Amino acid sequence: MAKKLKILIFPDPRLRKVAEKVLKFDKSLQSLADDMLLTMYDANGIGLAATQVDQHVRLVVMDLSDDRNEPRIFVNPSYKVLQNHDLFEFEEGCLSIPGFNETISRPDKIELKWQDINGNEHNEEPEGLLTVCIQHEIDHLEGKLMVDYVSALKRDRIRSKLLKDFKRK
Ligand code: GNR
Ligand code: NI
Repeated sequence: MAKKLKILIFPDPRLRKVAEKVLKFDKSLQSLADDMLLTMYDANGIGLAATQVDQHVRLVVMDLSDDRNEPRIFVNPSYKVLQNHDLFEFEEGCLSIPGFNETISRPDKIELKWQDINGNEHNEEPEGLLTVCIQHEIDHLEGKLMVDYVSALKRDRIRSKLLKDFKRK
């Protein structure tokens, strides 16, 4: 049975670790993906990177469907920005930075590569929300967070607020 995992909250230093490439496509990978999907659905998120549950491997889960019944798993995802891209602004949220939304600009045309849970390779030029969300998730695997795109002043305010909330609990 899948179990709910604890999501790390900024400024937890473990969110800064760089994740390792997945080499073994075994039962423990499937089991981590199942736990992450349950954790993501429980938190009402549209995506979750393994880094956020303190597992430092290159694994991302996502569900962009309205009915929340289209789970997707990306193993070792990577992307290249296409030459004819524009920047696209989108208001992003992050389960590791609860209560703060930020408008972030990202390239709107990428070529995405990943492996599925069995290790088979895929590539796609994604459309819409997937383009934004997969860049957000791959940032997590690199130890990068949404707050790294805002001013240091704003980042420090968010850090203080979340540290205070955390101490209150
Ligand atoms: O649930 C989430 N919503 C979201 C909205 C806009 C852009 C990215 C995201 S991902 C986020 C879940 C999360 O923190 N994933 O790392
Ligand atoms: Ni996030």
